[in-house]
Amino acid sequence: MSARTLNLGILAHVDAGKTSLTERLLFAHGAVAALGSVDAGSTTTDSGELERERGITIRSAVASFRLGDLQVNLIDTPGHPDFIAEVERALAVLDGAVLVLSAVEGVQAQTRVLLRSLRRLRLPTLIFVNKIDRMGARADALLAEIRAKLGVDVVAMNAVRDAGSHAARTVARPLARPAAETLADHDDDLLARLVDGTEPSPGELRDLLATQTAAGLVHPVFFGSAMTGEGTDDLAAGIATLLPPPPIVDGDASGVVFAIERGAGGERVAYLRLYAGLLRERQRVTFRRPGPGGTTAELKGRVAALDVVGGTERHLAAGSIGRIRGLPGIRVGDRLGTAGHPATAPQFSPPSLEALVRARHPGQEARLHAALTTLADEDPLIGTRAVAGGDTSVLLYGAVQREVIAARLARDFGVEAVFGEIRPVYFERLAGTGEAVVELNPRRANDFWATIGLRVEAGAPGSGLRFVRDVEWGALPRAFHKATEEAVVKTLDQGLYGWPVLDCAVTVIRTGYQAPISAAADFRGLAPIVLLRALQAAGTRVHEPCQAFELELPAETLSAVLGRLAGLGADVSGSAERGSSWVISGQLPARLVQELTTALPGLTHGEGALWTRPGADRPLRGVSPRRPRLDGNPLHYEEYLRFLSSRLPVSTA
Ligand SMILES: Nc1nc2c(ncn2[C@@H]2O[C@H](COP(=O)(O)OP(=O)(O)OP(=O)(O)O)[C@@H](O)[C@H]2O)c(=O)[nH]1
Ligand SMILES: [Mg+2]
Repeated sequence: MSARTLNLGILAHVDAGKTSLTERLLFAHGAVAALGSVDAGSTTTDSGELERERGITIRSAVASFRLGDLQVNLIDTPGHPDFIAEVERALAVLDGAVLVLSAVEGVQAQTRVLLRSLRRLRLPTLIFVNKIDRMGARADALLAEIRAKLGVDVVAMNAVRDAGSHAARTVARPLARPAAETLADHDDDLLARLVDGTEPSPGELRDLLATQTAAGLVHPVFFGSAMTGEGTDDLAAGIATLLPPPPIVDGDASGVVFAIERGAGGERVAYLRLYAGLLRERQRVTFRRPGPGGTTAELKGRVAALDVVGGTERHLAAGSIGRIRGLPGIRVGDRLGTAGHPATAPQFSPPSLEALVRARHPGQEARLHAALTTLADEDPLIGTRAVAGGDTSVLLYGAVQREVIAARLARDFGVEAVFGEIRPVYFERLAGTGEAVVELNPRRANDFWATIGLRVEAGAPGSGLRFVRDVEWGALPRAFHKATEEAVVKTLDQGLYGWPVLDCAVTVIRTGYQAPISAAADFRGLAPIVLLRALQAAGTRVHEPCQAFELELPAETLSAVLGRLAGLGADVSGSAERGSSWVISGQLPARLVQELTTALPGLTHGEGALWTRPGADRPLRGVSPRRPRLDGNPLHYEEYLRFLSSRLPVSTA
């Protein structure tokens, strides 16, 4: 009988000590023989060369240790905002989390954002206040700050002596009256007993604490130091007793791929979290991948090899994480089965920046292109696009990610890449509803042997591309209908201004063909013309991606900061006083975030804290920029026909 497994995420703002804490737990519980350190580049989870060199985590990594008969899979996540997508992916496979704070820096804006996501997903979360040994570390004062700034109920599990010095120690803090009062906020029976004066025993309080922690109502707080190891045993005890392992669900194998690693031979190794059932080596599997327009792509294959994280079995049980090999096309986000998948709406927005990339050395273009395609294929969050003039553009979250991609290209693929300036990616949204019809004309032999009529209308933000099935649709042979759909998906990548069109509902309002002359190619060729004409009838507007921000600043700097935000064109949607500081929230064009980050220390005497995450887009003010088209422009009939014929495959007959 194998042990029960708990998949535990370690989350925090950058540099809080997540990787150091992970390493400390692994060492203390015998999973590694020597204690690695971030500063020496020798930790288990920062295993990438780049991570070791820079001392930051770039990709989430899994490592496991045992607490009695519980196996804990720790998922160490990056704290840098350019890699937020890694955190959000990890969220899908967690049973619980440890949110790390620094005893010196305290609650950061990012801490709040992370805890909010964890609570939204109802993940039981412990809080670890790290770095009690560092100068300036606070202990009990921080408890009040946590309550006030995070707005949650917490129960302190230990106390600190000599905080802020290397001699800082933690001592047990028995669950007593203050803890009971916190728990009574969510428990009427307990409240009645406290009023009566029948104090619950420490054992009873512990059980109530476990129940409320599991329900996400309270967050136990542990103080400690990943550096000296103080307090980490208390945390381990909390992990073992306060966080419930996932239930074992029988049935068909069901799970999700949340990370891809390259094996020694460059092959893909997928990390799969199983929610239900059992997966064995050699088993045939079908993974599903959601695509645009509600479509689903399937990947069928056989698991050639499987190893269980932290185990020796040759099969993967529900609740566990395994590395699987033998599926060359597999990607992050691919899903196996349906049972037990947590119902999470996609947490991450696509990257809102892009940069052109080309090979430094002539002759390496093809190699660069292949390398980028491989990277993008392993990681659906790296998007690439061919642009006019043979360059490729890469979608990005930020400048650090750009450097990381450049370094990976050099190391893993031997290509030196030169990136251009980072610029925003714009989108188009429909301004109204539009229709267009092009009828098959048997007298014009050069034209397409197809009739297509399309109606386009704007969908709700986030709804994506949606095909509305109409009567006409059913009358069309399947191959023609498929060719039309595929062409529509592709064409929407370049709207009237050349930018991707978001959230569009497309209805086929007319179809026609002539047997036996009509072919799928006629529909594929005609659909872009009809679609763009329909877009023209509807009109589109160029939108720009924004970042939602939260900004915390000293009260006396409020007016200066608000003035700068107005100058940057930010939409401020909220402001709240919190003690002696203010928290402002709103939206800011993604292209201006860097400017704000740079200006902030000067505006706030170095005390401002900014946290941003991808937000909604908004109409671009001023002149709408155009992006060069790559499709021969279906709105210019002759030019488009020339483009199509130039792309026809050369006959080898
Ligand atoms: N004094 C002291 N330093 C610590 C402690 N924990 C971590 N550090 C130091 O803080 C720095 C950051 O530690 P990491 O463990 O890399 O932090 P992280 O949260 O994993 O960082 P990212 O993954 O890049 O977000 C390193 O220099 C550590 O040595 C601690 O308890 N005390
Ligand atoms: Mg780290």
